[in-house]
Amino acid sequence: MNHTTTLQQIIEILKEGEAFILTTHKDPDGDGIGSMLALGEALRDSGKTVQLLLEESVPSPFDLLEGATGISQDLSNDMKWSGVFVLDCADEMRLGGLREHLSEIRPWINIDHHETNTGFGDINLVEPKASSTGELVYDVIKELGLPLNTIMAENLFAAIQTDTGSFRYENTTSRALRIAAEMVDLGVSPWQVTQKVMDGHELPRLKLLKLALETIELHHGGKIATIVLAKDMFEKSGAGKLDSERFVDFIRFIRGVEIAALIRQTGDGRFKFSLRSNNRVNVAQLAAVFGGGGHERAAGFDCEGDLDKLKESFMKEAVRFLNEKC
Ligand SMILES: [Mn+2]
Repeated sequence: MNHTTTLQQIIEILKEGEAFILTTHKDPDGDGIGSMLALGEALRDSGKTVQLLLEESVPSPFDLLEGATGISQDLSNDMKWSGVFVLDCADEMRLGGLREHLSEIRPWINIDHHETNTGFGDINLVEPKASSTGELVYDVIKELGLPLNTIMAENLFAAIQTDTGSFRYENTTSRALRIAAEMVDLGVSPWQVTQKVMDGHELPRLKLLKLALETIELHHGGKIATIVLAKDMFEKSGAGKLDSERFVDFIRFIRGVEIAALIRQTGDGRFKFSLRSNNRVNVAQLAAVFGGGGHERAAGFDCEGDLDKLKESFMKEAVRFLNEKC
């Protein structure tokens, strides 16, 4: 189904329904939270009852976004819900416990830009060419014919900014920049949003970075770089799991590197690989070999086992991808 027809279907559902739940993937990022807040505000503006729902509390620094205090962890049961908007979520497993919890409420409207999106929704507005889910939420709000207020504008800007690495990554299209510029015309200060969502870090993050940088390894003639974050590093530094956001960029931008992998220990013998590539390798496909997914230049997967063995099998596949593409 094409983009415009799907958008019209969404508008129909919004016209008919009275009350909607909005959510995003677990360990949410700026795009997920920003999209929720912007769309939530728009639906409220058009007279709907809205519940912004997450399994856990809003992670820092996104709790600083306009409207973030309106996100809750409890689903109101006395409401007759007309649908669920699942935002920026490549597959339903990434909803964690909410997947079960929301399964009875239909339809599910899946709005996302991950190339590996499974199309799990009853309606799927999935556009891998979009810089961010925020860009698609912008389309929905425009299709609704609603004027954007400052809360919507700030959150859409933050969604696009965070997913494009502050307008630097390959997904920084002229359209993403134009929408961002429109938000600035509406009163958004890029500097203020940057201070909130990009630079709003606390000291433990830098302590964790210091430990992480000591683990840098280069492989395959400097084309693959890795960094390992063991569990005890989080304890030592006092950092939380989200404090390692974008650490992978430090190794990605070493000259000559094509694939960067940040390996974070998530439990005993459990690890999450976050992958980035610079020019050639499709890391969404590389991650898919290990049961994960994502975007062409940013993807990831979870795995279990002995770290050295996991690294070895990852390296084997990564080299295979490099040899095919480079
Ligand atoms: Mn996104």
